[in-house]
Amino acid sequence: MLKKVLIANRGEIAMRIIRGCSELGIDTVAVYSDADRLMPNVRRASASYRLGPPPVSESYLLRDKLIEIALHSGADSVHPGYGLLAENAGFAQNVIDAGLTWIGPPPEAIRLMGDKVKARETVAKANVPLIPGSPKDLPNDSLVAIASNIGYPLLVKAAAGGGGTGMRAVYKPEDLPEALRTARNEAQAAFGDGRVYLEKMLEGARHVEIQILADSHGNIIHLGERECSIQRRHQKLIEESPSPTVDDTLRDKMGRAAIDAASAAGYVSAGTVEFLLDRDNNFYFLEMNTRLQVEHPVTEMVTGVDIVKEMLRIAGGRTLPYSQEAVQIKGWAIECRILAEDPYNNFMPSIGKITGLSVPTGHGIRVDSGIYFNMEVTPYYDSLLAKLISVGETRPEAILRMRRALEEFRLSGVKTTIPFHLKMMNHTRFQAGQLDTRFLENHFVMEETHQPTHLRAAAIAATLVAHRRSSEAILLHQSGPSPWRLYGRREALDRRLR
Ligand code: MV4
Repeated sequence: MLKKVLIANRGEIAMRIIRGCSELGIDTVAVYSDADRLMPNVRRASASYRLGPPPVSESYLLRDKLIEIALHSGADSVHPGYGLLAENAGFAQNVIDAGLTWIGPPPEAIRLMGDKVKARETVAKANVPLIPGSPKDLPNDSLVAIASNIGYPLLVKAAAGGGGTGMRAVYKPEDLPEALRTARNEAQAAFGDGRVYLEKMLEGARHVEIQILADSHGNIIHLGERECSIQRRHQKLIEESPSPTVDDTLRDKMGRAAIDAASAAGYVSAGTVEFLLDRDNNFYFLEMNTRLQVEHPVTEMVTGVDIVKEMLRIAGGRTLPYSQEAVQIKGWAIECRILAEDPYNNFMPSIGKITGLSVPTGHGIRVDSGIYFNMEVTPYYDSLLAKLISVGETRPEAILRMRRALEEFRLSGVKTTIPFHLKMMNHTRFQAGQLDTRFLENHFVMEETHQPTHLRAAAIAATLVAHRRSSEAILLHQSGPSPWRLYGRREALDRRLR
């Protein structure tokens, strides 16, 4: 089994991985940029090392430095989290070549699934349903010829793309040649790979993905689906498990297809197979994400499986402790992404100091967060502050519980998506489970609530008083031997330095 894991990430996911390690008796090594030196994961890890200045190009993406720190700290393995280097096959190989264990899929599987054309070829051989499209990378004139058979509207997608980057809709044949040229140029500029392919466009589709776990002994199971249709410009905002539109029969079918796709790719570790579901509940392979995903907690809450712990065990060579039959979906879980973005202003990223923070708790509520009181939210990283997860016996119970928790959540100093989520939980169409990837465009308006000026002034005054009291409370609690002592002292130090 692994003994010491270097976590090549930051924020809530770094903290999530530390928790998994901690429960398995595994030591952790945190890395941090100058902007992140006071983050909870840095304080909580067994050891922590500075990477460099805040920009990721000078910190979290420094591959050689990460491996050097891993070796120097005595780590035996590296967990990449999500984003950053998680789906970088070259880095995974570097880690392995340095004699360390990569806590993720084999580099070949990352590379294969990263190439969307090869991914389609691979899963097609395993009889996983594909959206009709062009079979491989072809020159423009062949693609134009194939397009008439596929039919319109269609999408031009970049082979090296994924997650919506370099995707282009084409509604009529005469627009295709121009779309192909611009898509190739964009893909070349973005990925250094100008290959593109075509797919028939599915309209009014839902995004449903299957979580899988594969060990290194050939066992693969699925943990059911997540419904991820509530998104904005390919940024997911709300996820849930199970999906309101997937029944047991469909779950079995999609689960088996996901296992077949993973198996065809020689997959090991946790992974996600994305599908599009059309209006008639036909499902089609979209792509495979070869990493731990942001929204993994909803699956954990309804299956009871700790996905991070399983990833660690798998990397340590253990056999999966669950058979497919042992996996049962119980209850309903919803996740709201709490982002530092202004939902009243086109989800504009918001920066500043977190001047007030009160996190909801109580029955059926889970908060995965990497933030702290007085933290500076900077523009250097993605805007995810925390994930609020509710679980209930039924979907309505999970929604009502989420609304209660959102009302309890106090986070001031930066704009957040909390008001957006509250509005969603009260939205009749959302409550009815009528979701699709166009939900926000077609069924949702975020209006500014007009608060009378005197109420705003009162709220500001109350916040100032509360802020003063809580700052004093931190200073008062410095004396005891509690582990929080260091926290308080460091905060006080920060204030003096300001
Ligand atoms: C599609 C599609 C419709 N038809 N492919 C967007 C991200 C990338 N993973 C694939 N995406 C889509 N591919 C066909 N043939 C619609 C989308 C899509 C989408 C997919 C999942 C979640 C949200 C989405 C939002 C817009 C478009």
